[in-house]
Amino acid sequence: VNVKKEHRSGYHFQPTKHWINDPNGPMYYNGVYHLFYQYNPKGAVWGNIVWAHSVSKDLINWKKVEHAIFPSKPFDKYGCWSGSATVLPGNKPVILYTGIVDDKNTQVQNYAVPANLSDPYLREWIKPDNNPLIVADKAINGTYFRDPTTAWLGKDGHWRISIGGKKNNRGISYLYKSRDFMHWVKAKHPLHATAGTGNWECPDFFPVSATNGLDTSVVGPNVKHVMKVSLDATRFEYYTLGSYDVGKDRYIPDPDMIDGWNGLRYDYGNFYASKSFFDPSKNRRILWGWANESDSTDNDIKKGWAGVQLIPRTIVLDPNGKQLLQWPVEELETLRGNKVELSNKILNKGENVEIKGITAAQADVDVTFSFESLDKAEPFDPSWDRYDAQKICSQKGSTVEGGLGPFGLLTLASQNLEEYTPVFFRVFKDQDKHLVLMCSDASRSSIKDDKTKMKDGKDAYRPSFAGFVNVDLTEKKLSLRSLIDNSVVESFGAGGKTCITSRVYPALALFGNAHLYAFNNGTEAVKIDSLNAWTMNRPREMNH
Ligand code: DQQ
Repeated sequence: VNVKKEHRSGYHFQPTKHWINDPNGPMYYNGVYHLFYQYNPKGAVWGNIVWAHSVSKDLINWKKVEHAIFPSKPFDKYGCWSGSATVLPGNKPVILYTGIVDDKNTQVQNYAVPANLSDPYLREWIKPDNNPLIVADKAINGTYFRDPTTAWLGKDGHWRISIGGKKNNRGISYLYKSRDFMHWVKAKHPLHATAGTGNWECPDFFPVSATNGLDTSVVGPNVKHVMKVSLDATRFEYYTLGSYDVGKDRYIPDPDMIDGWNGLRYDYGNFYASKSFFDPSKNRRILWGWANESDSTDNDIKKGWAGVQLIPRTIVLDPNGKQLLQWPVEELETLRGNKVELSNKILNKGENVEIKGITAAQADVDVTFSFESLDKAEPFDPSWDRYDAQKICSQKGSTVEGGLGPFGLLTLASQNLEEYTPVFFRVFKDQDKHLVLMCSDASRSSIKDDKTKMKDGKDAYRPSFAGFVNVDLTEKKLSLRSLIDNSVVESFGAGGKTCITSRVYPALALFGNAHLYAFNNGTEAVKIDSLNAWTMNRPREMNH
């Protein structure tokens, strides 16, 4: 394959070529982080799925090792799909994954263990003969039965896992229990289920606190649980916060949570099939998500690769108890190179300021804006759908003059602004409260009039991704961090309350021709309180 360098990431994880999707089985073991991921060893489209494997000491610099799991047995002959790792007592890692057993996509759950625990990289994995561990019973549709979670241990000494699926249009997170990890019994009730949500892929279930990460088995009166599912029909990931009733073995979302399409999302952009794990070395929980291409399949094939893993994010409970906060792992900062700073810079209506002196195509930008008053916030049109932020952003783009906002960054911009991907805020007034909209708008990201069709007949996808930010504006400040990486713009609003990832394919704003600006198109002046931007270096050892 002749791999096109254009649009490849500089510091986001990706292999040298071919297709990748879901991160699988992330874990920390004896000083090493392991990342497995869905990979097609034969091409830049989904298929022939194996678990590729990379290892790292710092989550940033990765070394590729042998594929860990690949089709070879009757219980996974047609594919080795997503799954999770659990480190069992005695420091013994085990992987649970979904095997495809026939050409009808029938799914079973298998396990694999390291061949040699003294190999620091755990290069070789064995799939014992007592696989599969779990097959669908008659009540389960075996073609919607996949993606086992990390196991958690109950006070009764039984392990639990959840497996995603659906019955009719009801999304289900099945619950299985085992005393010895080998014999699994389906619980009478699922862990959780929600009508009308369609198939649940890659469920994730774990405890959170506002201060640090928690091992997956932690329960207690002061602990909230997160239930995340990947909704296949929208390709977004939704989560609720709630409690885990250990007596009934059920998850109960908090009463004010929206459980379904209108719920909270990990990311309001291109972020899917994520998985979290507990990192005992730093007492944190890390979330890992995959970003697919937003280009046509034809272009994916032409460029010889598709998909990146996003920067791992530390997740904690927002002190308000109503949502999560996500932030790039601190290790990312080791890649920061040349730095520029700006402070106390007023942006009047229509003003742009270029952030010069860094490599704008590959940068980390952290900016705090402030404003004197909220008075000019535009009224929120009552006919708008509060849960369709993307539609509002597509109508109220970065060039549409507002009151307080739009203001933010123009990333991956060409010199004369023929191309740019704006990441910005716009503040609305809705009766007595304010609504903060955050957008990452790909609609002007490329001048290429791309007539190559997506597989499903659609044009290359350039959505105006957006979400609301549940932030207190008393201090009249809004912060934004964007990780810009050639074709990736991964942004964190208000300290990680709202995250949006875009994939874009500029034709002009490439490498040294990319620029970065801060802008304001609202009538209220905004001030750049402080802005720090860094050129991002490449990791030492990428996945080559
Ligand atoms: N991808 C895997 C499945 C999972 C889906 C197959 C989510 O196990 O449900 O590659 O992207």
